[in-house]
Amino acid sequence: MWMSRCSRFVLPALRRSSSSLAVQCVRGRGGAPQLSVSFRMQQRHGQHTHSSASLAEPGQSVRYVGALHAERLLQVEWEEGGHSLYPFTWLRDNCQCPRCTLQSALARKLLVGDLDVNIGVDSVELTSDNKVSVVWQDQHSSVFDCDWLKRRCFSAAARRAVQEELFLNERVHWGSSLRVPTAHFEEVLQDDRAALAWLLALRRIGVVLLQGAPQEPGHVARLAERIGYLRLTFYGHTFKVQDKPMANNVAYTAEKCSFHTDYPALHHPPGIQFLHCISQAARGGENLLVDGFHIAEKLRAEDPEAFHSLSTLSIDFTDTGSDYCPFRLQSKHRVIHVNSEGKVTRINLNNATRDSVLDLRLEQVQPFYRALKALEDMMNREDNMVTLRMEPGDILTFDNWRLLHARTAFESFPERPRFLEGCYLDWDEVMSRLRILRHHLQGDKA
Ligand code: OGA
Ligand code: NM2
Ligand code: ZN
Ligand code: ZN
Repeated sequence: MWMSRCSRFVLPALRRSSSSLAVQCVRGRGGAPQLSVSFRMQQRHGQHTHSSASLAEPGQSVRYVGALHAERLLQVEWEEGGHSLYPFTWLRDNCQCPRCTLQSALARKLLVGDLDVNIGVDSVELTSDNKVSVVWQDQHSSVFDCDWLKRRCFSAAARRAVQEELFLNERVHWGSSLRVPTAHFEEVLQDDRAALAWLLALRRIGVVLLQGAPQEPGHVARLAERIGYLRLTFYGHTFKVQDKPMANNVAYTAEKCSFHTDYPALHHPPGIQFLHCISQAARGGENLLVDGFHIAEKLRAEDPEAFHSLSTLSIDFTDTGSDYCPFRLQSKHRVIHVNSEGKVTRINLNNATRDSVLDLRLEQVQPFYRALKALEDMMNREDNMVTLRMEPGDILTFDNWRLLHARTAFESFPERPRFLEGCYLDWDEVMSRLRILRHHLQGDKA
């Protein structure tokens, strides 16, 4: 069901993670032996505040519950050992009763205006059906389920485990040894397990090639609808990548496109891109891929000054023209976007739309260009890039916040020009579908 050209590279990292894998040999395109990889998420285990206990498994039971009035904390001791602490204010804010929660929306009704952030507890008890009952000073009462409480344990390890389960931020970095994971287009459409495996690999590795799609337009939209919905841009709901007269984008010529992310001219560039090869060039038209997160980490290690410039200087992007409707876009991005913890979270770079308006001080200009060149050299190192020549029926699906992609110049057959159909999605919708699939297939809590 699920094939991978990257298993050799990916497996050790996946084994270290909380996903477990079933691996077997199957035959892939071209008859080369390949590994079939199926992902099976395991329940994650988090350290307790003071000792370890399972985090997400249903059937948690409480041995003792008590109020630490001076600290304004509820202490829960678990049957299997360890304990968790919950602030009074947080518990009151998250009361699950029908006055405080709209059950039909799984949403909070209680307003902060009506929340006493200094509320005290009158009494606490463990009910006969093993729930934690709290009577507040104002005599409002709340009942908390043990599994619900356990999942919301405030220990650092428990929070880390839940956050990873929700956001899957662990990534597997790769270079030229990546064998691009593949899956079958129809299977991903029909089979939830195949769809889940596809999305998990898209998240962890950043790229999956779907094979066997019909060689006609219309199928990237079907694939997007399988997940959520298309991200509309000024280039349309979907777009046709072809050598066009009076091209309104450099991608719509037969020339080389250097490594880029799509659409940094938008302040919120599309998270995911699908490119469906309907007809390939006679010569050229290959795609090159690099892992932007891997490149950025290499740059940080080998040329910290360049990394610093690219992760601190905001540069301008621009895109003017007409397609779905007329547009005149301006945006500003750091090429390497780093979060408050110093982690690289996004790459923004398209040489064609990098604006000639450059909002830097004079003395910052040369260091910026030197850094940009260092990044370009790093991406073009043979050991960092993967080359892929799409065949008609292939759909390349990739993380546009992470990967940079390039295309070599091409010459088409005059009677059958090179033709790709593309579209965008956003990560929120993809992650939403991933969580739904995982919930249905594995019954997890996320
Ligand atoms: C693009 C693009 C790749 C290709 O349209 O943005 O990168 O192979 N196209 O034509
Ligand atoms: N296309 C392929 O940033 C860009 O302009 C990328 C977008 C034209 C929709 C190309
Ligand atoms: Zn309530
Ligand atoms: Zn592109």
